[in-house]
Amino acid sequence: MSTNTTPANEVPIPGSPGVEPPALAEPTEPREPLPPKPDQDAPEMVTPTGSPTGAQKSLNSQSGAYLTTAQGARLYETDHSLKAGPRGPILLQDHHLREKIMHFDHERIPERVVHARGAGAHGVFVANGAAAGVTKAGFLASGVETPVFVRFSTVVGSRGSADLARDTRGFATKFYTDEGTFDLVGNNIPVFFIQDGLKFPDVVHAAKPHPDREIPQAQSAHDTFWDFVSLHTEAQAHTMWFMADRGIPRSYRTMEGFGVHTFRLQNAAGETTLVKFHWKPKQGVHSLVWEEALMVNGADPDFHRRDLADAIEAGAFPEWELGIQTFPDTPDETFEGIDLLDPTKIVPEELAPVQVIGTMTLNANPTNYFAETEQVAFHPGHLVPGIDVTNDALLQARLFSYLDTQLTRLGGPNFAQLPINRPQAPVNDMLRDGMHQSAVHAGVAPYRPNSLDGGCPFLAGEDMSTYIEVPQELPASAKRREKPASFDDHFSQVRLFYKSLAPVEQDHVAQAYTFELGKCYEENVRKRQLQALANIDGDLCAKVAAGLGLQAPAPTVELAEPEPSPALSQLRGTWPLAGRTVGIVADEASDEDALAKAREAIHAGGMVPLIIAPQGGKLPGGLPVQRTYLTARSVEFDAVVVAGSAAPATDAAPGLDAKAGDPTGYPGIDPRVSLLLAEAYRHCKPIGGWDHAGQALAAASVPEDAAGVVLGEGPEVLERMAELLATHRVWERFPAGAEGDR
Ligand code: HDD
Repeated sequence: MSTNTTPANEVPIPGSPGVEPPALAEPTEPREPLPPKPDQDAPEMVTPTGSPTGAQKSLNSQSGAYLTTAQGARLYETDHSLKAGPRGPILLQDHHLREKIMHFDHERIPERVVHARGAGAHGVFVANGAAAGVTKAGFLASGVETPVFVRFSTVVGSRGSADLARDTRGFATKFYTDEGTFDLVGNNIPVFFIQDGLKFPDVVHAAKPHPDREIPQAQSAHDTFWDFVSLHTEAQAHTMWFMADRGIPRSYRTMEGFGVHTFRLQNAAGETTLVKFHWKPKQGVHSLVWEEALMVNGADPDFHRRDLADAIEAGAFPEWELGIQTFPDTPDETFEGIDLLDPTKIVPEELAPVQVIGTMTLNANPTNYFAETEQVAFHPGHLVPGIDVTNDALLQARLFSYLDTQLTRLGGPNFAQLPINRPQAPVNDMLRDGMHQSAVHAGVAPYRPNSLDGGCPFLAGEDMSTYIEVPQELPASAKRREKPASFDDHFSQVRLFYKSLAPVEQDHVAQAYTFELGKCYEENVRKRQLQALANIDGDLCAKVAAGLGLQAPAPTVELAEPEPSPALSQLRGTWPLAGRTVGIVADEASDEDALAKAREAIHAGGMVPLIIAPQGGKLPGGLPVQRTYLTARSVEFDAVVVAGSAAPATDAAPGLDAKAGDPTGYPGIDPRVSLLLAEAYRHCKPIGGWDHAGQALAAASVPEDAAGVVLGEGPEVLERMAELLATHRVWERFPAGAEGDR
């Protein structure tokens, strides 16, 4: 019952004296919490001892209709502390206040020292059986379906940093197999900075913000990073990869993934094979251009995270093929002269083709970011029978590091019991007690041998077990801190990578180095990195040196001309359009029949149409406006189409926003529309339109006859735009070597 004392002609203001808050729009009878949305359902969970717990499948740990304390006692109030009178001091006996604040004070855990910012998704992996000849891993047998959880990440930035930093991306996959959990903890770049894990703290300290001011955040464009990589030239290969477009992906969905190291597989007959793992996105491998990346970080710092979640929620489930390159397991562990234990080297796909062994589909968003994406704990030592590590010194160091880091991050040794980390295979590990123990272990004999528990658990036969014992002759040698001579060449493969790129990609590389080194304060650092570039490619070095206003040095090494590997370029062929976004600029004068047809055509192509209009709400014919001129920015769209009116500067037809005016001489065109089109043009995106679209283009100084600009009578222009979009961008608009921001 309201005690409202406000005069009848005034709107009561909730919170004013005597005014009760209005009834909620959705008053609810006490009821159980809602179940998770169908697309957020988690994989079946098992207890640490292996029994299925149907109750935990939903990951919905809250139950009951009433608010309670953590101990389950019902509460009648949670907005006011228990006080000695309404204006009196808070009483120490308010255990609800104490508990609520105590829990809040401890809501954060330390962020990951690297890969702090990430986004995750659930999915399923289906093997095609092609790997069955080389591994006995059960989940790789034909037709076997395995639940997975994937976490994508940037490396350098903090948890709250922006998604489009120029950086390597993590691509970590947890396969919940029947034989134990297998983690493939990879990156979107197939080579690594360093050859030995002992250097990991060095490279990370160099890449992280400067210790005095803690800037810059989430980027490598600063002195300490370039100081390190120019001094420690084995880092040049990795650095070149993320100076290339791979460092600014269009989406997590359009990234390749790589296991980086060489792994050893073993089949049922005991034969071993060396392999490298590859993830190939069915969506294609696409990137943004640098100016877009900079803009995205301001306009939508959650761009990648949102894109992944939106696509999954919309049912556009991203898919990757898992593939392996296989190499004979020879004593020297090399292939075609390439040392397979050197993680700074690739084996070109032309020499060892990637054979597809299964497909992964990401089909459910996490229900709770913290419980799943934050608490998931990957470890390259999570291996299953049939898959083992090699002597790669980087991988061996990782085997120590990942368990160790979880102790700090997740607060104790029982992190495998967290729902997202629980194996879906039976676990009988004899590990006991410790912080955050959540299992109630039965039995009295967690040791072996025992007789009191009937000798249980039993040991598996060697053929069923996880480790692969390959009789290997280790060279008689004193203990030494050294690496093999085959690790010494730091430049040939970097040149191979650069020379395999398309000219426009090479342009991007030159611009990226020029930008990054341009942000370095120390001239010595810039000069030293130029020396490394001179050793990789003289033309590249000259371009960067010119941009920096420095002299290009002469090379200090002589490299053989590499055979390019076309597979390294991202600009190959055409790709599916699923999930690409098309912005449709419209206004109240647009022909809504044409507009509706355009939306349908875009939908039919598997793409996402987003209507952009001067104001929100609906257009006169009822079509929903999804973005306004204020909220839209070109970076959100893969292509832009001007649907109809586009504001002729005459009285006959209303303008897009006649009020706004435009300095270019097209007073009917809103400058924000001009900006949208100019940016889409600069970033090589397909642009189309009909009716008066030409005037909007002219206002944006977009030539009607430019490559990738399609004007027509109506929505049929979308057909041609879709063809253009299938190659991602209209690169020929600005041929390589042309000036401009791309
Ligand atoms: Fe690492 C996290 C990938 C070398 C130490 N790493 C981490 C993640 C990915 C990688 C994807 C994030 C996992 C997640 O989403 O939770 N790391 C790699 C790759 C490497 C590599 C592909 C080389 C081929 N890493 C590497 C070395 C060391 C580490 C050499 C230490 C010796 N990495 C860690 C870590 C992290 C980690 C500090 C931080 C959080 C975590 O492990 O769980 O332990």
